[in-house]
Parts: sequence; C-alpha cells; structure tokens
Amino acid sequence: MTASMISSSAVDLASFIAGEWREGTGHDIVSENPARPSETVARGRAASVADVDTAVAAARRAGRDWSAMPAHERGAVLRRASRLVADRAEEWGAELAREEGKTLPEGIGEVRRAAQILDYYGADADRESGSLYSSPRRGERIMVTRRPLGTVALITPFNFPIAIPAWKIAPALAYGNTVVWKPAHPVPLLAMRLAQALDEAGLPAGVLSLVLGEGEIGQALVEHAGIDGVSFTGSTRVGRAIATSCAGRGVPVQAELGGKNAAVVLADADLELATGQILAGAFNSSGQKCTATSRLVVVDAVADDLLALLTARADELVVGDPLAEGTRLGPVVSGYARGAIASGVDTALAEGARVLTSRPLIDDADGDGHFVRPAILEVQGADDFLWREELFGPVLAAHRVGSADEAFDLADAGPFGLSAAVFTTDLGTALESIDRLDVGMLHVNSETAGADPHVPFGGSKGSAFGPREQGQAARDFYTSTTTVYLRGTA
Ligand code: UN1
Repeated sequence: MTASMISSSAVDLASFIAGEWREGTGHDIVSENPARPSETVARGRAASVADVDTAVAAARRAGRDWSAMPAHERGAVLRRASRLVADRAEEWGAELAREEGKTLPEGIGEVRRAAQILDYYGADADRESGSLYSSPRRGERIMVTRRPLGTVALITPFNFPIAIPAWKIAPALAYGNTVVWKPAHPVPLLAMRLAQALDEAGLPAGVLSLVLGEGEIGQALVEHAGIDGVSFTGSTRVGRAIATSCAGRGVPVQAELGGKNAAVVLADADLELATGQILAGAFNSSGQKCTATSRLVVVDAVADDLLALLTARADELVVGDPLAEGTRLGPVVSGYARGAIASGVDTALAEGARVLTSRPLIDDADGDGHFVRPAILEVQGADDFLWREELFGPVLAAHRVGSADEAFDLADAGPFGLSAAVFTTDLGTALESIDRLDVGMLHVNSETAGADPHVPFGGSKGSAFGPREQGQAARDFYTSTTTVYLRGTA
C-alpha cells in the first residue's frame, strides 16, 4: 500500500449503543490528521450522558445471557473478530496512521497485534476456569470458581487506538462481562473499527457499547451506578481521580498510568545493540508510549561513545508524513501535545540541560503538522524537570554516573516504576538489576517498550493503580471467585 492509495475522504462517525450504530446526541466531533490538521479523518457527534445511560442499561440487560453462554462460545466470537481485524490490517493500519500519527508499518503492526490479543483471549476462554481443593472434612471437596464482575467501564488512550482497547475488551468479554467503552477523543475512527469487527463477529446486542466523546462522557461512565469495575489507561492525574471516586463507591479499578522509563547502559554493554534499542524505545511512535525510554543512565566509561552514536543516529531519523515510505517519526497527536513537549524542553534548558542533537525541536518547514524532531538532552541533576516529568514525546534525557551501583540508584529514583532496560553482558549484573529496580517490566538488553498478551503488564509506584493487565492478571481483575464447599447428602 502506498500513501496515494489511501482514501482522504472523511468517515461518518457513530457510537455503537445497545447493538445499534447511531449518531450520538452530544456535540459535534471531528477527528483530524495530525500530520495535516486541516484534513478531516472522520466527523460526527459525541455521545451524551443520556446515551451513556442507555448503553449501561443495555449492558446490564445483556449480562445474564452473555455470562451464561459457554465460555467456548464467547471465545468463538473473539476469534472470529480476530480474523476480521487481521484481514483488514493494511486498511485499518493506514487509517490508524492517518488518525493517530504513527507510521504506516507501526499502524499495520498495531492492528495485527489487536488481532493477536483477540485470538489469545478467544482461546483462553477454553482453559481452566477454577480450581479444586481437598477439604479437612470427610465427604467434601472445595471448589473455587469464577464469576464475572458484571458491567465494566473501559477508558482507553489515544496512543494505541486499537491494541489497548483490544487488551481490555477481549479479557473483559472472554470472562463473561459486558462492556461500555469510551475511547480517547482523538481516535474515534479506530474505535469504531474494533467495535465493527466485534459486531460482525456476532457479539449479541448490548454486550459491548462504544460511546464516543471527551472527558465528561468518561466521567459520567465511571461514576455511573450501573458500573461494576473500571479499567483505565492514561495519565497518573486522571487515573488517581478515577481510583479515588471508585474507591468511595467500592468499585474495583485497574489503572495503567505514566512512565519515565530508564535505559541503564553499563561499562560492559554491547553499545551497538544498546544504541538501536534505545533509539527504538525513545523515538518509535514519536515517544508516545507509556513504556517509551525517556531517561538514559550511562556510566562514564562508555558515555562519550554511546552519546555520540545515539545523537548521530537520532539526527538521521526521518520525521514526516506517517504514510510516506521511510518515515520513522510521524507527528505527535495534537498541537497541544507539541506545545507541552516544547515547553518541557524550554524548562529543561532553563535548568541548564545541554542539547546534544543538532536539529531544532520544531521546524517551520514542517507546515502545520504537529511534528517534533527527536531530541537528546544531557541534564544536570536528578531533580530536574526533564528527569522527573513524562513529556510523552520524542525527548530523551541523559545522565552520566560513575558506577553500576549509582546507575541503579538513579534509575530507580523518581515517581514512576513502569519499565526499565538494562544493557550489560554480565549475567550477575543483570540478576542484580532485578532486585535493584522497582518496575513492572524489566528488559535486559532490549528496549523498554513492548507487551505480550500472556504475561502481566503494569507498573509500580505512580505508574499504576490496582492489579496488572493481561494474561492471568486480567482474569483475576475481570472476575471474582466463589469458594464452593461441595458435599453430598449421605
Ligand atoms: C507497548 O509498549 O507496546 O499506553 C505497549 C501505553 C501502554 C502500552 C504500551 N499502556 O503506552
């Protein structure tokens, strides 16, 4: 597929409520191409609070039949949806690139990943669903079974417009819940695509509703009395507000929040390998991943060599239209995001940070697209703004240290604990890093980003609230257990 084959006409947006595609009854919404903001990708109307009520009521009504359906049949719907998504990976991947701004290969890769997640949970519905214990009493067995939470509210971010929704929706549905989903407002089209696939795959009416809209719709949803659980991915500020509100009503919450993920490069590291992995971690998707590498801790012995390699290659990365061949960084999602990244870099400069890369962060030659050039800055201290705050853009802060011991301390300090990468060729040092770094994901000799559907995903400290996502952790969140004491009458 080439850029010229991709349709530039605007798609009509609709919400999917109680099994019907309908225009919301809220205000007008427009999805723009961040590479050319004057180009409309999709338009329509947001859902209203009344639409949220309708969706939650329908989800509650649908819950009894859906949870009673054999898990195998629920899984079959997910597996059919997986095939439909995979079949459209090229088409929807291009729409994703146009709506969100990541490059075409990244967009297609993300749609394929969503298909893989649907497939995984489609099959997981058939695996064991409880456990059996012996009893201290004669003639009795103790069985632990699972039941769904009920109707769950899912709030998803802009940066993975189809993969993150899939990794919340698929387990929620597989384990028998019904779902009302509010995607991030910049990416309504990709949300529609995923809901379409699930609808076409035969999901019964009301089991999944999609309500398009902004923060007030998300708030109405998570505060709705008919919601039995909430899963959220987004900022630490919003996630904590949701957790506070839900705690007051006894509603369980799973929240994936910010990150300020460090790559630690030690004296014995393979520098060529580290350079490629750090560039990928810091600059893929223009740094807009909660798992992106935004801090580099490098020991003095290799600092000059590593920083020279990184800056030379960062300066060569092609920034431009995400649909054009060869582009490595598309735009960031909005003008607001671009302004916030630029102002974060200004703050860093005022605090004495030194820019190592040679291109300007923002270049007027880019036209009105929200482009940001990859930047590497060396900071002065661990209290610096750029060392602590998540910018969610292609900006890497670097800090030199004298030893591996100092490197682990510095990487571990700070408010977040999502992911980290350690580059070393020594097994003992790799093992030590597991104990030294309080993070949810630790990559030894690979970039900080990435996730697989069968293993836990999430962070510690300010990076998460509540249980992990994915794999067994998702089952634990989306179900509660019933301990059954099973005895005959004899
Ligand atoms: C990845 O690293 O591939 O919002 C996934 C995010 C994370 C997902 C990252 N929840 O960026």
